[in-house]
Amino acid sequence: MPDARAQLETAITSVAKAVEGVLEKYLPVSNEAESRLVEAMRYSMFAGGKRLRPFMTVLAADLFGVPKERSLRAAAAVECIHCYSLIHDDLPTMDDDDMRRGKPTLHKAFDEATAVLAGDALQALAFEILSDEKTHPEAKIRLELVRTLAHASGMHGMVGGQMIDLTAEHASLEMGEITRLQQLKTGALIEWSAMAGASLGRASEHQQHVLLTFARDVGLAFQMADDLLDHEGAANDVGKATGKDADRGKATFVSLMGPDRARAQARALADQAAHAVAEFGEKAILLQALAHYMVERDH
Ligand code: GRG
Repeated sequence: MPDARAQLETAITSVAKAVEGVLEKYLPVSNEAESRLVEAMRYSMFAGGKRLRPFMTVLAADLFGVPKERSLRAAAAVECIHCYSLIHDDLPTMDDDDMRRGKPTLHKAFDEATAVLAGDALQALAFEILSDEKTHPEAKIRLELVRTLAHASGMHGMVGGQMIDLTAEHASLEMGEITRLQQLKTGALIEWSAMAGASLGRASEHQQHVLLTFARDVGLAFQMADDLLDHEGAANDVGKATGKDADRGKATFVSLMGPDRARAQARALADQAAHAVAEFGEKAILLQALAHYMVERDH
């Protein structure tokens, strides 16, 4: 019998393939005048990301018996936003990275203008997917998904966090400030990933609260793990440049706590997250495994 981690990885791969199936339909290879843009979007979208946010959406929706054809669409939408954020984050005007997911970044493989446009178009695609009746027959639920994803990715979410991050380089941020920055930059999209499942499944207020608690802890733990990978990982294994935070004098969880405490804290947060969803019983086993996987990952 395969061990728990192998089972989890099989489940992640299976959801990733299904999400890619949804995205394939929206990004067909064509000979139209704008085909270079679609090619660029495909280059980034099908570059082999871990698809952890989509997986979380599907698992959260599964708690409430949401049909897969609906949850996979919400999952595809959050991956579009994530992918756009990585493309823009890699640009010379931001992080200036040459490698992502083990391949040249989009602006290196194509050019900067195409990378900006591909990111823009992926962002728009997320909302096109969500607002389609196939995502949910009720307009009210679709609107809730659109509104909350716009909020999570916008000025008081991911983009707001990125702004704070850019302005905070070489500033000595304290733990509370780093925590807020990361809750916006990385955490908001992870929270949405779980809460989309709750919206699709018409979760009760209590169930929403439980999932939000889970996602908040996982989001922070995930960022701590990312800081540890940047601190300790070899670029070849991680698929992108490492050691960049220290080179830039950036305050991170690892620079403030040291690697040992950061690792212990990440694990404690993952345990706490797993405990929060324990009330869903056996249905939450994969979500609990995901919380631990997100901190123990090696890339
Ligand atoms: C530029 C609009 C804009 C936003 C940028 C999320 C973000 C904000 C930048 C990404 C930079 C970064 C490395 C953040 C740390 C956490 C993170 C998002 C890691 C990458 O996510 P994974 O590990 O990536 O899920 P894969 O490649 O597996 O999809």
